[in-house]
Amino acid sequence: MTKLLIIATSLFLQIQMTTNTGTLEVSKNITEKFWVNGVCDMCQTRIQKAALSVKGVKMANWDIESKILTVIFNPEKCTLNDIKSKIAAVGHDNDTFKAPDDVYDQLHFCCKYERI
Ligand SMILES: [Cu+2]
Repeated sequence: MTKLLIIATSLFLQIQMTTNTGTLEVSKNITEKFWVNGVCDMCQTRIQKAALSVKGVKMANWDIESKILTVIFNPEKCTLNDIKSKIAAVGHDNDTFKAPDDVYDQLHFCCKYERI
């Protein structure tokens, strides 16, 4: 019984410590991957910048080869669709939203990915 109490107390202390250092905040974040159309490193910068501009997004990494964007975000602050629509708004079609034609037309010539 005493042993159990010690375990429970140390567990409680550990949780307290995590809260104080802010690590508990990190555990709220989730990782998602989705397809975003694009071609070059300019696209990569634009896509990642758009994703990171959404409140709650902690990390964004778009892979040129696979065209897969990996995002880490806090689902209490934004939704996956918030991120996807923001990326479409800067000119990049993705698996859920299409970029407006006029925004796509304004993209740098090397960024004119093939639209599906
Ligand atoms: Cu580009």
